[in-house]
Amino acid sequence: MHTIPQENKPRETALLVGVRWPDTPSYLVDEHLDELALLADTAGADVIGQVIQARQRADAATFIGRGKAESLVRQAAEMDYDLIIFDEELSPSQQKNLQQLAGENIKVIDRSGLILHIFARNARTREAKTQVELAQLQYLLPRLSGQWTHLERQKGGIGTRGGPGETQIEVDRRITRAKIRRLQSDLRRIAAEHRTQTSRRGSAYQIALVGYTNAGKSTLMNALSDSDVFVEDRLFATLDTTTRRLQLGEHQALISDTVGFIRKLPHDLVASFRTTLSEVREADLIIKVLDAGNPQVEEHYRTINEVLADMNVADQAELVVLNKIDAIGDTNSIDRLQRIFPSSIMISARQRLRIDTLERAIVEKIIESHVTEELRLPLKESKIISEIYDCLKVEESIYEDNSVMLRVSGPHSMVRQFRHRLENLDKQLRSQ
Ligand SMILES: Nc1nc2c(ncn2[C@@H]2O[C@H](COP(=O)(O)OP(=O)(O)OP(=O)(O)O)[C@@H](O)[C@H]2O)c(=O)[nH]1
Ligand SMILES: [Mg+2]
Repeated sequence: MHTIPQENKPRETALLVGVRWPDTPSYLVDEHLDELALLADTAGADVIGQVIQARQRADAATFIGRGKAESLVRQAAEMDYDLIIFDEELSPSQQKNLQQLAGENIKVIDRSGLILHIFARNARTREAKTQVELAQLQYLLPRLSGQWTHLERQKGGIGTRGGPGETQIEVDRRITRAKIRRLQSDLRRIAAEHRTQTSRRGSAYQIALVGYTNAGKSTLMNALSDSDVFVEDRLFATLDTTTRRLQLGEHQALISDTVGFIRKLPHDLVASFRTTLSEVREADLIIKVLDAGNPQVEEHYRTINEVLADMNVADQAELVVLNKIDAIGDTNSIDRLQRIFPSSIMISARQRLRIDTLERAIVEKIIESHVTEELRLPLKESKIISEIYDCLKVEESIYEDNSVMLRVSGPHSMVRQFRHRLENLDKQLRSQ
């Protein structure tokens, strides 16, 4: 059983700040702030108020303009808020200036800082912790100066680096850089271990579940593979990749559930989660899981594609799954979704609805990826011959004097693996 340690710290109170640009419709600003509120809640803050500021463009020094920033800070001080959270990315100098205005009792953070904090809180394994710490330090590095660092030393909580690094807050740039290098080399080692572990999986057909955070990836993983991956109604419940074997009739595959995506996911995080996300890069099939009930579902789909592009994932086979269909009451919404995502499969992972339809679609993708080839090998290689019979479909076998020709079909990667083995065998025989 998974248990999430409860932090006994009192919850902090937060004021959210969104900006409406000339071309942003106001419903979108509201929806983005709703998501920010969810992030703040996940991070352990109670959102007490929110402010939306219309602007033509960002102010270089304070993002929202000095006058507005001052009135924000007054409002926050009057109400005794602990945090001011910007939905936008603040540059290091904007953050520093705003923090100077806010003084010592109110922390100013941006969306990236908040996401990093949640990742740090939810990281459980050594790998996840290392990856998050690296991303945090990379985020912190350009922000290490004056007041901000000073504040860091004084306070814990959201927006400061908690956990194992707390005693190290007198990080100057030199120490931080050295630490970044060390974490990077730790991650290289972890990645190498990871490769050794996953190479054992050899040529199995690999499926990766990807999607916006809270879309139901882990629930779907459990529904497909009868496992008990941790599921919770909060953002970034999953940070580590879990892989399970999937048996679909006569077909086998490996399926991986991994960390969710979000709008404006800090680039440093994507970069340092490379190892965790390697299952996605190496997948034969990507299943994009969407929360059909979320009004932002189209934006979520775009975000997924952007993050995948950021990871250099391209041209894998894919399926689009609209999850949580049980939560949609009216047929109009369903029709609309069907028009937007014409080839999607509508399911409910939690209610186990239409999981069989998805399974059939997966099998079709597996079969589409199959190739047919002829393999010729000496009869005395009975071990390999029996492995071939186990792993591939043998359509035809023609026996000759000392050899056999097998016409096989199966997953491209599997057939290729046998072909390579036979080529090596051939080389060995010839060199003898
Ligand atoms: N109504 C409904 N809720 C669902 C369905 N599938 C998942 N959920 C709920 O959605 C929430 C998130 O589910 P998870 O499976 O943890 O989502 P996830 O995509 O793994 O999320 P992260 O790991 O946090 O990124 C949980 O409260 C689930 O019970 C569904 O089909 N219908
Ligand atoms: Mg999950």
